Amino acid sequence: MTYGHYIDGEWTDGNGSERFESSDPATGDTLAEFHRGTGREVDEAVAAADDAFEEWRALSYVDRAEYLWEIYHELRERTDELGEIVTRECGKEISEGRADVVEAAHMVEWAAGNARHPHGDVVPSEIGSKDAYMRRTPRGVVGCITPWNFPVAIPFWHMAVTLVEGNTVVWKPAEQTPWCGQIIAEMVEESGVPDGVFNMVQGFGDAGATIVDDDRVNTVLFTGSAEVGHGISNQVGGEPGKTAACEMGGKNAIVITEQANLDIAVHSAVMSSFKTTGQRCVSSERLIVHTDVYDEFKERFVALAEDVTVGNPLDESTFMGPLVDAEQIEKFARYNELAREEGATVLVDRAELDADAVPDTDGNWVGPFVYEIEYSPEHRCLREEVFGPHVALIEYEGDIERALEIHNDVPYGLAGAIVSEDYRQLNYYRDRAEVGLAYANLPCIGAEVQLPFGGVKKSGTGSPSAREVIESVTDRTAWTLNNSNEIE
Ligand code: TXE
Repeated sequence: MTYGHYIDGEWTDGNGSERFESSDPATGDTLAEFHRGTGREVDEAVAAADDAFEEWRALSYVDRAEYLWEIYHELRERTDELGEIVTRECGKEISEGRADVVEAAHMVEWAAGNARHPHGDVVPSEIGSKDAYMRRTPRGVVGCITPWNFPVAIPFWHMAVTLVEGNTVVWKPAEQTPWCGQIIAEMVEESGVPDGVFNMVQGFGDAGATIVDDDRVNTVLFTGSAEVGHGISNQVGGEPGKTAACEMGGKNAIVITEQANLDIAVHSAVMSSFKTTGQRCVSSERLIVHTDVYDEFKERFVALAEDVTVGNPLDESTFMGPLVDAEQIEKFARYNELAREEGATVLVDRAELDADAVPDTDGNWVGPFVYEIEYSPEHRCLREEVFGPHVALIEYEGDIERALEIHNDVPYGLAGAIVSEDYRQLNYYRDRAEVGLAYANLPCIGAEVQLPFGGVKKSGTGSPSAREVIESVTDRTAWTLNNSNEIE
């Protein structure tokens, strides 16, 4: 069986000429085969979304939300089953696979629940007989382009609010996780959403680029690499009336000061650097540690990095699953080599695991790679995102100001954390950390949909995810109404 695209309420093979496979990163086994979408399928999907827009926007918020509640219940009832599919297709540990589905449910719940919440602001007018308020209107056809690392949560982060606000959607799942795409599309179909309101085209970057290029797509939501995201932002920025919101990873750090509780510091660093095999948007690749606690922290962190279990991600006791694909393996190896060239002292090198340390399969197995390196703004290994269990320890002397200089000296600004029991240091970090998501005395990990999710600097433009996606998919109108017969 070869799965197809979901366009205008129908399943279709499209032109059917090219196919691609989804494979299990832990075994190398083929999971399913899919038709590869091209410009033609994108064109049909956008046409369907465009046609469906007027009727969909005319429904009340509450009516639109009813479809989302159906999806919410499915996500909740099928969390275990879907979590297993996530794990089999992108390789993350099973607890993380389930968490991906739960995160999606949270977003859908937030979006559908908002349909009965106050929308916009009523504000005092300068004139007594006037009402003044802010009203939102949907932008139209929204193109959603998503990555593989949260193959259920991120699509719903993009689409749930977008749909409730009255937009229609053309979605392209990541080519590494089309099976998750198939399941989500089936779930939306089963919710009864009217034909054309939601459309899914399977495929690669060329299909994504066609969505971005289409004049009928008013808004693009993108989560993925900086390279592609900046290309989309630049392109869309030149087209009047069209907008793009892009979230693009980071080079996240944890600052561990001389006032840190080291139990918290070690736990936070291990969770943040190695869970999901370092492939979370908020994973930490830099640990900036004060000289007074450096040796003890290093010893404890290295011992755990030597010890984390790498293996079958479906096994509840596995700490780290495989990397998603050969491209990520190649990138991980390339940056490990670069760190060596830039003067790193390697502390843990489990990058290539012995055959007896991992299951006897054709999986994308790697282990932690940990090194210490003297800070230099020239080191690319300290500035560029690897997206794997690649971690630099950087020792600093002096005050929190120094730690923040190093912390902020990267082109990205997605997430960061501090471990300290000193309120002055916490306050300093809170005020100066150049990040969109910050954590104190917690692992640099996780997100809550009722908060914004996105970065500053090279990590993002606009909000494609979580609470603030509403700003990306609606236009605001400032209304003033005259409630008297007086001519103003
Ligand atoms: O991303 P891509 P990839 C980072 C991470 C990772 C790197 C590459 O560093 O190693 O990106 O990952 C679609 N026009 N992040 O290759 O290529 C593509 O088909 C329109 C961080 O997965 O950006 C997929 O659906 N769309 C990130 C999506 O974009 C295009 C999470 C992402 O693919 C396109 C994932 C184009 N020209 C990766 N080219 C995070 N935010 O944390 C590709 N796509």
